[in-house]
Amino acid sequence: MVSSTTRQTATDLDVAAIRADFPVLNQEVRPGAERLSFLDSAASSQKPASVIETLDDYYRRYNANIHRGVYQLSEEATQRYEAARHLVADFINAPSARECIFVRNTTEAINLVAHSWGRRNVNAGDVVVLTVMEHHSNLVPWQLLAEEQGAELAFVRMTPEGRLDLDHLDTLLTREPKLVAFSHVSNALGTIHDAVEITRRAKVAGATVLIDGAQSVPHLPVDVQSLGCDFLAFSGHKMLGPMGSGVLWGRRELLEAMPPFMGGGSMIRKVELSGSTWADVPAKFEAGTPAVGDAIGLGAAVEYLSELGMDRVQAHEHGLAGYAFARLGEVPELTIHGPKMTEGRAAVFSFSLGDVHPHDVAAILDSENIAVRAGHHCCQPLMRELGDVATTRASFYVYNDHDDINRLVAGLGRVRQIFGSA
Ligand code: C6P
Repeated sequence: MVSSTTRQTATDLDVAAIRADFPVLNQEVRPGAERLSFLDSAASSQKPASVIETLDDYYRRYNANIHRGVYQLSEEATQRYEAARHLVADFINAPSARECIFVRNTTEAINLVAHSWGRRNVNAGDVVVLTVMEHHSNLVPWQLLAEEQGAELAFVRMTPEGRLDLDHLDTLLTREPKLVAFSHVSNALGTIHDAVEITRRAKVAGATVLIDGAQSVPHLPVDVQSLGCDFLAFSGHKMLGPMGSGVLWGRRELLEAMPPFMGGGSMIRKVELSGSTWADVPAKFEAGTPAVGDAIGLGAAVEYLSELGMDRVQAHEHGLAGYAFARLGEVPELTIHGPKMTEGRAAVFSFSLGDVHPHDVAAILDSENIAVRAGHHCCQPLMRELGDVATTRASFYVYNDHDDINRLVAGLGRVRQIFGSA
């Protein structure tokens, strides 16, 4: 829940009040140092007090396994776990909460689909269409599947501007792929893809569509019914929720037809020594004891974001992206990768600073309490497309403001001084 002091105007987020809700942002990381500018939310977001307190409350007051006990603690844990599922379903406008499966993260969600749906539906000679911009989590599971089944992967090209080449998508769709899987928002370039249009074209070609929503669900309103996709995978820890929380949404008829991903407790209807039958969805895909507290914590994160309003979250980040563009543009020798405009791009900036190694950039910024990510961002093929091995990346969220961007720009000035380019 957003704290009572977090008052939002009709359009703008009150960032000072939001920051006050995040204990990590209010500590002294280095004695006497300036505030922490956390610019790595694309990797994992910080957590508001309401989420931390929800976890604390679960472990202190009603920690118990779910769907098993007939005692009060277990009943409360079960009720709250299922309530969290409903919160998540409403958040993405899923037709039914039963279509939302709790997993650990986006990676697990995609692997679930690759193993379960993939092995049933992708056969020798079939084509699976991905894009060259995918995170390894939406690439490696399909490589494994293709190798096992004798299928072929084809990749939508990128334009020089860092967008997907939809004409090339059309060409690949003439091969009637079984699946089209793509990320809604690129974690490395910040490009927001036209997921509705890509899905529409893929469906016309008869493909099943999986959207990797790891970088979209936390930052913009996402509605699975308007997207028209078949699967949506996302991570709770990138949207203010606990580590180890994530969701796979799938169309009910697909989930019902799919075999289990893992076998064990909770996912069965009847077990005989000679064989077993499966529980209904979502239990069929939640084998073993789930991360009960984390799922309930994700529900609290969804409540927090819903109270802020995802339209306003998106507008806030759009404003930050515009400001970051302008300010980063003032830094000599800085090249921003990806779209060179704020339209159709998220508040994620990958950049190179002359020939200073991204790890050096990140280390100097860290000495000033500015946390950014440096590396290949789990997108090695994309980095090769950029002709680089690594970039520095600053990504923004609800608790960031212009001051964070000003500090980043000043910090980059210091990097240039240290490396003798200023
Ligand atoms: N990207 C980043 O710093 P997991 O790790 O399973 O929660 O999320 C995987 C994943 C899948 N798709 C996209 C588009 C992603 O951005 C990520 C996670 C982080 O960019 C960690 S590498």
